[in-house]
Amino acid sequence: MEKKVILSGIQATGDLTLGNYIGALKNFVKMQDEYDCYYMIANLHALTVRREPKELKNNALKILASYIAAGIDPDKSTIFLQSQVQEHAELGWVLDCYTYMGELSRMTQFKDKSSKHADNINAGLFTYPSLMAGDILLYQADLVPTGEDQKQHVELTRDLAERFNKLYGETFVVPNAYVRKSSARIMGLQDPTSKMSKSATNLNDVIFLEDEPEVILKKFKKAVTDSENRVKFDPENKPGVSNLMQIYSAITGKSMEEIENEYDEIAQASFNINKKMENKVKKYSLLITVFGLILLGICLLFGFQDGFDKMWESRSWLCILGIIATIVGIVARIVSIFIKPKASLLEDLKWNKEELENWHKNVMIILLFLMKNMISIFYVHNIKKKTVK
Ligand code: ATP
Ligand code: LTN
Repeated sequence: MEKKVILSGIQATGDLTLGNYIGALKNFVKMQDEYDCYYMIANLHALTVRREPKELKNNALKILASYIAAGIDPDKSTIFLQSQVQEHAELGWVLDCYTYMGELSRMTQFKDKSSKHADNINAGLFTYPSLMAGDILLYQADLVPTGEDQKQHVELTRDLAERFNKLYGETFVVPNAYVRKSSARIMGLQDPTSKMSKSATNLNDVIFLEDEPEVILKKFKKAVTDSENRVKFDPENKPGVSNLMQIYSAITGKSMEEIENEYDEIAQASFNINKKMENKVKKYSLLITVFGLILLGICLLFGFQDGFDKMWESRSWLCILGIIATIVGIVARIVSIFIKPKASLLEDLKWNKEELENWHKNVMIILLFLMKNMISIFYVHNIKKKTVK
């Protein structure tokens, strides 16, 4: 039996993102054993936005490298540069003449891109979908694997193929979009209501495939979520968390339910550690206060016995230590009533939970806890003062 034909492509517009990988590239690789695959580097489509010729060439080579690095095997699939097959532009023009202005002006990508590049709303941006239809119909493709944003273009391609076939007899195979629901639309990390895109201006919004592991971790840590302390898949009310879950699910293959359960367990464990930390701060702040008070009591005894002047001369260090310990203990206790000590303190110290049992480390926890909160209170206070000014 003849293999079905697949055609898809990625625009040569910059470094590939995790969205491109999950939404497109990953599926390109999976499909190559079962189908006759044509994967294109869409450099003609990239011309709809102004580019330096050198940058365009470089981007095309980078996409080629990413195709191969991701696992597209040139022995199994055909990889090619769109502009090197002149029939793309030719069929694109023919299809331009069969596409209605009304159809093109309904395209979401046209509306998005023309609002982003208001100074360059060119005809190519408008007729972009007809050229894409040409790409697909030229190879008589049965399936077009893409992310959800391209589905509307593939639907227009179907309409054009049917229109042409009706007028001139069976000419083109009518293609279907292949959009995997679970990975169809990866959103930005800073703005989870819009698509992660390689031409984004906020670099923290996007994970690039070339980013170093530490950079990737940082970007994920900075990702916008919400104030609720719960991991739940609810794209409408929790777009940030749902997007992170979708990425996690696409990479690990876990279902949303599995992820929710996993994080419920982590939340429970972290709740337990937080509770433990809270009790430790309570216990040790009391111990430090009592220790300080004992020292001060000893100073008082010496004072009554030898006179306070003499006592201060010979034992001032004892009194100072007593005063400091008492103040630290009391302040730690008061602050911990308003700001709960969290397990993240242990991460700051790079300690694990077992090390929590060590008494001197508990004292360190109290000091760090105090310092952390004092510094943040100081900053907030300063910022408030500046804003009032
Ligand atoms: P640009 O920012 O230049 O428009 P892009 O990042 O949107 O680029 P495209 O070249 O338009 O990428 O898309 C290549 C493929 O990746 C398409 O199949 C597209 O549907 C898919 N894709 C792009 N972004 C995402 C995303 N955020 N989630 C899922 N799929 C995506
Ligand atoms: N428009 C697509 C890139 C593209 C394409 C294609 C995808 C150009 N021609 C043909 C599938 C089939 C995009 O990702 N923005």
